[in-house]
Amino acid sequence: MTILHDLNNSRSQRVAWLLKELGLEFETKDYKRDPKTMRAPDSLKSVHPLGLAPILEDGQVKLAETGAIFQYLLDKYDVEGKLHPLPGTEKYYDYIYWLHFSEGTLMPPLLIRLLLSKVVEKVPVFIKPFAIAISKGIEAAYVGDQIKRLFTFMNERLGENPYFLGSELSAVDIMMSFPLEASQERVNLELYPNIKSFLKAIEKVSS
Ligand SMILES: N[C@@H](CCC(=O)N[C@@H](CS)C(=O)NCC(=O)O)C(=O)O
Repeated sequence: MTILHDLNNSRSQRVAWLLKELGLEFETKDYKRDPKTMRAPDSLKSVHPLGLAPILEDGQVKLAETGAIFQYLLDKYDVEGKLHPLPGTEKYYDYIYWLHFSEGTLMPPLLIRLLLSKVVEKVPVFIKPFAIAISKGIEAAYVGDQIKRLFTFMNERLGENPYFLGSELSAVDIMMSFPLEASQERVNLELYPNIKSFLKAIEKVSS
């Protein structure tokens, strides 16, 4: 039995998509975020101590961390390499790189930008000017430049081929879907037309 512990509006959607692409039957257990704090319910901590989604159970295996879940599912169920380059092939480490890039390099500055906007939105009005000044300082010192650098890099990559690893959809594209879809609200994608085309392409293939 394969079970996906799924939190609403979360990274779990990528695992559900991958499981479907692999043609695996699975059961979903739904958890709801607290509407005020947006945190996961404590019941998710009884599945894994960190209580963060996604969590996958597959027979005796229980795994958290999207990249690890991807690697596990692809190693075990994509033995013909339909959705990822197999070990020993030229593109294998390129696949490993992008698989980890999504959570390891791309998510942190996007998350910082999101948190900064929430802080500015939520602080009492009399300290708002300070919150705005701090937010602008962090944007200028790190986030703005880092986001520009990462998006230019991805845009160039997607100028070579429509998908990250070539002309066909791979597991890397599914892994990249979450940060890139989330970025639409906080990054001006008009500057990155190849990323916009990629988002259109994955919207088509995932629906
Ligand atoms: N890098 C981890 C991040 C896990 C994570 O932060 N998940 C979020 C959902 S997108 C979560 O469970 N948040 C609930 C909370 O923080 O309480 C992964 O890719 O699995």
